[in-house]
Amino acid sequence: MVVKVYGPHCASTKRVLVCLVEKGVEFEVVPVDVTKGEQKDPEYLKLQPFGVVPVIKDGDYTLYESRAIMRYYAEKYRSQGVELLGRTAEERGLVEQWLEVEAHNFQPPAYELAMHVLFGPIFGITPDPKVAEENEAKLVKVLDIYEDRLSKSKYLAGDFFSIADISHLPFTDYIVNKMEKEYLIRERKHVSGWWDDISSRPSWKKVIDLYRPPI
Ligand SMILES: N[C@@H](CCC(=O)N[C@@H](CS)C(=O)NCC(=O)O)C(=O)O
Repeated sequence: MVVKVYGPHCASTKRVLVCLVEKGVEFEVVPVDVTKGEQKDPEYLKLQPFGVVPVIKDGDYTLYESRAIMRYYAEKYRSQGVELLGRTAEERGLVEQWLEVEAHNFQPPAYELAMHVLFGPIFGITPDPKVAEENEAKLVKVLDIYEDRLSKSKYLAGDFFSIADISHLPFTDYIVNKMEKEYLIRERKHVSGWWDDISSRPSWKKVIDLYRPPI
């Protein structure tokens, strides 16, 4: 059964797609155009009642929340493809810790920055330079903590690539390649090296080549 992934062009969906590629899981994509509000269509809301992408369908099984989907496939196909959860309970603990950091410390300011620099008009938000500035300042503090962490280990959870690293790809790509804020990454030697490493993986290159963001 081929996994169906809805909304491939969006940032959160790209986490899921990279995870599937790294695990060697076959998938097909179902377009959901968020610029036209298709994520709020009644049929789509039956799959994802909060009206956001992604959601996956795997036979009769439906799952939403991009990080939950990554955890699910990394666990389900543990013995296939790249190990993405660590090999010990301690490694797994650190993967979970950095996934939580991504979701609660990195993503919120990165998302607000993207909304006020890039995507506001698409989602009906008037870009506010003050909000952008405040969120950039928050992101700077977060990235300083990352710099310290990445001076001690190659990847966030340790010396192994994991779903915690994957989770950072879409929004760091916006920061580096779409928002003209590459300096946030390049001013930090270890963050910069980590970004070069994770963004040069074939899985990420494949996903961004195939599914470009709305703008
Ligand atoms: N926590 C959700 C967030 C999903 C999310 O924010 N998706 C965005 C695209 S990256 C979306 O669908 N936005 C459209 C909207 O908010 O109406 C997840 O990780 O799956």
